[in-house]
Amino acid sequence: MERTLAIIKPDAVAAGHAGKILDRILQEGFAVRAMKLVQLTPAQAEGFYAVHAERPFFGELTEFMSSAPCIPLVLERDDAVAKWREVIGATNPADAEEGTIRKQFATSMGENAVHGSDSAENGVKEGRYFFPESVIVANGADVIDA
Ligand code: YYY
Ligand code: MG
Repeated sequence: MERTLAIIKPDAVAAGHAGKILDRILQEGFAVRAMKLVQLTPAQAEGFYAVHAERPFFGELTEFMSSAPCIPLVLERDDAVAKWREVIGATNPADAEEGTIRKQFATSMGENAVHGSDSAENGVKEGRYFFPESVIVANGADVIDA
């Protein structure tokens, strides 16, 4: 089993899409090991996206991510990182394939509905950014059919 961190971003939560996205997560065979609703402080958003600190969109990104509540989730599955990135689609919704979450729910490059880790190592690290290991349960809400 591999771990990835998903975030249902503020735009998708505010638009009422969280339930549909969670349903998709379960249908795709991910187990939810931790989940919460939280409004990030600007400093927390900056810490999470520190790797992008020098990029021109950093201010806009961290302002957006701290603007309203979001829902981080620790997900587990075989090949979780690649599978979740496949399900969410390209960063820019204009490039996202039909059937992906970003194609369905993202409204722009910046407000693109969901986050996904980019490596197994970052999946673990990002999960721990939001959840101490002690609250990541060993047997979370499990897959519907597996
Ligand atoms: O991993 P992913 O979320 O698909 O994209 P990243 O390249 O890691 O960028 C993180 C985040 O930053 C992206 O989801 C939207 C925003 N962003 C942006 O607003 N403008 C860009 N040119 C690139 C990324
Ligand atoms: Mg990324």
